[in-house]
Amino acid sequence: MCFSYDRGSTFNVFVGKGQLIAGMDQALVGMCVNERRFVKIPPKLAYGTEGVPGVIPPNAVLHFDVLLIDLWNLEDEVQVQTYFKPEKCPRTVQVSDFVRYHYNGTFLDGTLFDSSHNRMRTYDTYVGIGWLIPGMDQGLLGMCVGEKRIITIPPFLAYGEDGDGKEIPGQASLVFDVVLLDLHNPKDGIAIENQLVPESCERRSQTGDFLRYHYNGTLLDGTLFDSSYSRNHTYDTYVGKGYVIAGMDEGLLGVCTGEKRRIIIPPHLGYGEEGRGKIPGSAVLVFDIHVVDFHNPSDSVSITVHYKPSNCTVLSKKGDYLKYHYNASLLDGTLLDSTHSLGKTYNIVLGSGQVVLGMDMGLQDMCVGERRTVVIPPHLGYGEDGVEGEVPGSAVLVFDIELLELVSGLPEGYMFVWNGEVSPNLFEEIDQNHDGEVLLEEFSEYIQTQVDTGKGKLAPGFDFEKIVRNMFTNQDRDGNGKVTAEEFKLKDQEAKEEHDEL
Ligand SMILES: [Ca+2]
Ligand SMILES: [Ca+2]
Repeated sequence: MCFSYDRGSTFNVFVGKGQLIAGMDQALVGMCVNERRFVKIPPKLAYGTEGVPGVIPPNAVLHFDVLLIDLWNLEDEVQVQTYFKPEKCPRTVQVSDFVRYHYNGTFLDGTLFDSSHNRMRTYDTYVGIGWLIPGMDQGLLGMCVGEKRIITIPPFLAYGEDGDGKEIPGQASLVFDVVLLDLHNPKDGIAIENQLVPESCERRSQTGDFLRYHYNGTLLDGTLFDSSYSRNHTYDTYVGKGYVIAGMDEGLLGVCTGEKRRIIIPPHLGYGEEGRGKIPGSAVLVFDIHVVDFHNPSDSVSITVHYKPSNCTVLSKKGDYLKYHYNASLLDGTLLDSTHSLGKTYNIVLGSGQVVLGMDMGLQDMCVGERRTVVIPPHLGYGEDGVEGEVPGSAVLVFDIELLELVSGLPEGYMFVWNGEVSPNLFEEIDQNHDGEVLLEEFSEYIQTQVDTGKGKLAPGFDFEKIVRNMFTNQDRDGNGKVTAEEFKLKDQEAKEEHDEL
């Protein structure tokens, strides 16, 4: 007797083609894979009265224990059975697409011969151009990301008579249980979807702009790999300068502040065949972004006047003392700060660095009663660092301003000016006890009197003590805390060139 088990391989044969004894040809008809039949074949349907010399005696009745392992027909084609299809299927596999998929490969009898799941790594390949066995090249066509299929491949569309020389024997039908994870074509550019553009969009991002945005990054199968929201911090970058992956550099162009869009990036414009971190090689990336703000490093402040009083002749200038109300917010509308909530105005000397540079610029040439909006880029605001807990780094600021009061400042460089003629005996007047020396107290008292009687005027908006001390220190050339007539005289001569003294 001859057991196929003894040979360690299956017996592979076409049924009904005369390759078998007649009895076996009949017995195998109608069998299923994994079915086992005990077959008894009389001699007239086997080897007859002669038998096979040395192996089968004449008139022998033959008994076979048959287990059907595999079954196919030359007219078979690849069979595809989809058992899960996602609701959304914007695109299906075409010839020359590149795909990433997981699979279990079994024989018809259910024996597993290979599994990408076990290797914990997707199978990544081009489809339809001969990188795969023909049956797989066919079986993957038309599939969507997320779809699950059973692809059954007859041996002549798989590894044929010889098998693959390893796990797969000759003439084996193969069954692949496939789930498609990723799909793109090397000719793909980025795609932009789900755009939500705010109604008012005066400006769109260009190369060189600096953008702050939030994003969720997922793979095509929905796996989240990164999110700026989870870090509670926007992603901040220049656009179009190669600071981000090529697809992102492109996808961030032409956006408005407040815009939302989905940017789909093929791997050659993303992290390529290598991938990075949680991103597998050759992965398509899906970024859902929300633009918080953007600016250009060359931006100055932008001023929009909403109301100008009809009488608008006195315009604010450097050195003026201003009282104003403001609401400060971010471009996305987040309120940062408001004088209205404090119930009092904000007061500054314009151009003296008491506010950020952009604000000093934005408050120029304004008249009392005027209302304007000043947009300040971060380099004229709080810069890359922002203000801890209040202003995000690199944020564009929006100030809605109303000027309530303006006290004209002194000419630039002056801290005190006389309203009338200067007394010829100035030093003697200041030196009240006539000991030939002026102390700070004497000096301070004298200035205060001049201001009170309207004979002189101090720069508005500054601390009186501070101004007086500055003026006094200026006069006290040797720094001994006393000003002599000689020191005073020297200073008086120099004052023709400089300004910040009496
Ligand atoms: Ca004195
Ligand atoms: Ca002195």
